[in-house]
Amino acid sequence: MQNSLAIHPDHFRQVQNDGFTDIGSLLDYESGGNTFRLHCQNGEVTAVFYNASTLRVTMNPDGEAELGRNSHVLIPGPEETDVRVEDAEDRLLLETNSMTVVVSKNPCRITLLDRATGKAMAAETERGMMYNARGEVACFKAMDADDHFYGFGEKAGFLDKRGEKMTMWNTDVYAPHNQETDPLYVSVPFFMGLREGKAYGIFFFNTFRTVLNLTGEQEYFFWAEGGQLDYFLFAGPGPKEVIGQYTALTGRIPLPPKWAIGYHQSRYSYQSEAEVRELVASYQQKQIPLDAIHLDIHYMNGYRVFTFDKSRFPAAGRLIRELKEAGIRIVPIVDPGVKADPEYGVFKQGIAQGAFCRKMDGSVFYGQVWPEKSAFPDFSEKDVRRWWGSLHRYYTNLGIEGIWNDMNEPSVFNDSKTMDLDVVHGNDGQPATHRELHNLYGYLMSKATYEGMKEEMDNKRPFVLTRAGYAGIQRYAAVWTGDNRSFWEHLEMSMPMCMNMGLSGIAFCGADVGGFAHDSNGQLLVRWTQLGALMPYFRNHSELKSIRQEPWAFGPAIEALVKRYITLRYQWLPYLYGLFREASLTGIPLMRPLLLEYPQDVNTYNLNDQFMLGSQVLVAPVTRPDTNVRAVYLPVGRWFDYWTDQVLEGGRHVLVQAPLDVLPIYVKEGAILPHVPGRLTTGEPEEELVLHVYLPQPGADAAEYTLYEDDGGSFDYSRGALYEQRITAALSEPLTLDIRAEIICGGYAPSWKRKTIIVHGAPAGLEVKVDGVAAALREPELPGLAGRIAVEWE
Ligand code: MIG
Repeated sequence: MQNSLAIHPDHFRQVQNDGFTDIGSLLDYESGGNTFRLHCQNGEVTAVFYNASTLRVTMNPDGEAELGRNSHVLIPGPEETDVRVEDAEDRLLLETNSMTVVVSKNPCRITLLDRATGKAMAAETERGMMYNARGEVACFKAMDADDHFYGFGEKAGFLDKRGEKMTMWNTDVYAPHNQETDPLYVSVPFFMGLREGKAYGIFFFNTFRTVLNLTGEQEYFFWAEGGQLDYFLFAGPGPKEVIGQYTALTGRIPLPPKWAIGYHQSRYSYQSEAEVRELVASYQQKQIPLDAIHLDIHYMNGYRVFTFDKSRFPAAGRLIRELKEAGIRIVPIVDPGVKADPEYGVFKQGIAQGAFCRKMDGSVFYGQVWPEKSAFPDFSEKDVRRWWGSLHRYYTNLGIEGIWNDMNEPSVFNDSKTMDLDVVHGNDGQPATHRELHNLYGYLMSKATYEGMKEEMDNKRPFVLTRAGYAGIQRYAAVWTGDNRSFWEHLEMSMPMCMNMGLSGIAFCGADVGGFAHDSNGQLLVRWTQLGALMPYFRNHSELKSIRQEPWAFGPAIEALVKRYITLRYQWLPYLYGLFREASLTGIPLMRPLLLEYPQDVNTYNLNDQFMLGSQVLVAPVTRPDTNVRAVYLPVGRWFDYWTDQVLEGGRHVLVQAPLDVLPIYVKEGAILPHVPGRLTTGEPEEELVLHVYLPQPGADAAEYTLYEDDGGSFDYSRGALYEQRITAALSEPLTLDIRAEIICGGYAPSWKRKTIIVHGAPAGLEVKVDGVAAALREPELPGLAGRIAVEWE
């Protein structure tokens, strides 16, 4: 906590003129294929088209661009790309099939043109690219009155970051997490600009401390403390295209094992085998679904990673095996700090192999963390990553399939909160200081972990959860937002945070449900569970000193509601799984800010407290105590209330009733939504598939959905063992609903024994035909609602 001394007048020194040098005029250029070397007055700019919609721009004061540095972050290299060049007096025009870039010559400035309107996007004007004698680099771009900005990875505050200044420097922040708390654990220097429905993207590919400053009125800039000015420009033209382009470069989430998208229970810490068994017994006795239990730092022997404490967990292997037979996985925490104990195998091996981070003078860097004096693996080296990965055999031999990486900013208990900046990482032959690689440390640790687990798991999909990361972390791990608190404000903030993470490639993310620090309460837990049930990652976690917040911690009435919504997640699993599949293929996140689906609608540009789950479902959680109503913005179209089937006309705000047992959910007319009955774990076979069809208007486009299923745990799907079925539904005549189902891939046989279609919004006398044959009516098992009919589906 600070007092007024913090704003003592002496603290406000004059901001110095940093003496930046502008890149200057373009003198001449050389080109070869997709690469343009622009020789400028004060340095060189290299422009490389990676493909028709992605341009990499690199500025160097002296000499050529270094394009290979830390290139493991990027998946593809540049492709052959046709570029048409028009060399005019005052400018160069570079044009591909989907991107037009103007390079003004005097001074050298780079601007993207919107192809439809010819308007400048991401334009450089008076200021452009520059550097100073301290090694800092910066790039300025014009900001229009209508520009809005999204992405930036894991940031507190609201969705639209216009007006904000954000730093990228992975930091362990226990408290506070509020609007001005910056930076946090993850650094993704990527964002998209949106103007009147048109979008472009910029990925500032610099791993040093960077700042993205959008506080200006007419321009914004990105700045780095060192390294090259190096950025990718993505052409859009819409926000979904930008995400596609960015994730084509930095990767997409792997399809998670189904158990990882079930419900997880955690606490800092479940401290013994007996406690874990008791926890599981409660879940089973209360019939509350559960797929994973996390073991926080107390499971270890003196905080030594890759060990279990023998007195508290005398038979860890048996525990893990037995739980797995019941469909429940154990996910242990693994921190990077290795206890400096000369009798501890991991430390001895690390020393013997020279695997730990070293200072300039060659001495091992030691820092204080949980195990006290600790050494930190140098994950920038392939050999070290392999070694660390192989250590996970310890866990996989016990039957563990998921790992939780924490403290990997890395967090160190000292003044700088991290490793000394003069640590020199090996970096696979490109030595780099910690100042350069700090932001990559967590990413590299999770890469080592994921790859090691995969290696050891014999065709099973690993799950890794991480706190820290950099652009591309989505390829290896899900991300949770770290140490939030049991505050309503934090429930609310988790929405824009995760939506912006999703726009930044991190489709698999979540926040601690119920809140980590501070004491939760029943109402908060219910509302947070409602939200968590439809967020990509769903884990209840709380800290050592806080009161308990398992589902039953606040009495039977609260327990029943928490259980209802955990169960809801299991009912929605096929829909969620289909969205995970989509995200793994396209990068488009499951949890979407409305602007992603309605980029022309200005009402969506800073809509923070509701989101789309896929393109057809709108979720509007309650984020305040003792609140039974809320305003919901429904974009244009007609929307079904998920619970009552009441149809609401969109294009407006509506005030909806939302007592504690109701999470407001709206399904768009013409949507198809697959459900299965609730089960206690995702591993229990799905006996029945229920396809909810929300009647489209007569003459409207057919409802369309692709059902996806596979074995839920192996990589066989990547070799064709998957089931994909395209379903359409259209009103061919006013009273005939024509449903057609076409199997696109039958490489896997789903477990559904019975299939039902429920039509919502059915007028009296509606006939349902499935593949041209009249379907038999089935008594709905749910209490009948007007306009809801169920039919059999063979
Ligand atoms: O700084 O392992 O964010 O989830 O429970 C404390 C103990 C270290 C921080 C994580 C939190 C975890 C806790 N860890």
